[in-house]
Amino acid sequence: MVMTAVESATASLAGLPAELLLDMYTAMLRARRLDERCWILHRQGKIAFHISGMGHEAAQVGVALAMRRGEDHFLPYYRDMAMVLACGMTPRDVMLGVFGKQGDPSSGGRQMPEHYAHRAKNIYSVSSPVATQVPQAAGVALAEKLKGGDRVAVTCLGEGSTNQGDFHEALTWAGVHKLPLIVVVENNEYAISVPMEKQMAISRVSDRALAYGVRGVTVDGLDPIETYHAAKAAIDLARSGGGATLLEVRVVRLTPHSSDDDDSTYRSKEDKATLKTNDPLPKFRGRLLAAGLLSPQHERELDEQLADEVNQAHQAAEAAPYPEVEWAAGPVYAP
Ligand SMILES: Cc1ncc(C[n+]2csc(CCOP(=O)(O)OP(=O)(O)O)c2C)c(N)n1
Ligand SMILES: [Mg+2]
Repeated sequence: MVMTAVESATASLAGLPAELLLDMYTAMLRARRLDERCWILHRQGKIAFHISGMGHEAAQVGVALAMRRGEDHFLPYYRDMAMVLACGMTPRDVMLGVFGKQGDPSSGGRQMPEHYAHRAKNIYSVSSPVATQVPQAAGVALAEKLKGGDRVAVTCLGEGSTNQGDFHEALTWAGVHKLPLIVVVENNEYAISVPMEKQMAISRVSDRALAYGVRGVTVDGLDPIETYHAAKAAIDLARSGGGATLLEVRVVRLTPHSSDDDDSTYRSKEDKATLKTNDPLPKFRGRLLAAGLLSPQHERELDEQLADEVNQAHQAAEAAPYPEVEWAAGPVYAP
């Protein structure tokens, strides 16, 4: 557990208490440092693949901290490292999956890296075909409603994936049955190399909500506070029987699509330079420093503590054994 002293116990920003704001910053920074380590491990040839969430952290943390984490149902997608960490997975859990080692809670080392799952934290497995998690989440939300429970289902996907039939079918179902469902679209304006204007003829994904009879909201996903307030409103509404929300969070993808992609073939140098000025992490850090919620010294201490966490997670996962072949193949193929 990372402890950082609050500069002023009564300080707040946009109506949120200091403790929550520091939790947000810590969760964003933890994900960033773990993500950076994964890129290094990939370039060192130690892991096979990495898909990054850099630029999405503020949005993911804003949504996660508005949930009843570990209790509400969460169906993530591959870019949700910050969100699964905020929902209770540890850096070690993530690293075990990245290395494909025994003890990986997501799949016991069977799945691709960043195909997160954690049964105890109520995190459902990422499926590789994009948007399949949306009808799965609608099904989970319907089950919750039929059982008379008050948990909501939250699922995430990219804007490109909203062009899949699965998205349309799930949102139609969510509207008809007033499901306790929040569909978070992390809009980074690219589907691998395809820019948004070549994916759809609209500029706001949330406009699609009208056609399904659900609420549609767009927020600045580079701001964890704005995202938190929007997610909280959507979750409160869903929990009280008010139905589903399509929540579009506008983010940036600071890296290529994955470790196998070269974005210099389709993004200009100017475009990439502009992206860096929209990094949510220094933006939020600047606001916390200006509001007196964080001092340069505490910021350094926090960074050092998180570096230790990442080092320990990396070392434990690298040293862990691979799963036994018989065991790993067991639940996949019939004997
Ligand atoms: C059904 C299906 N089609 C194609 C792919 C290959 N694919 C993986 S990620 C991706 C791009 C998705 O873009 P977007 O939804 O915007 O999410 P982002 O990666 O930008 O976060 C594609 C086409 C896939 N996994 N599943
Ligand atoms: Mg995208």
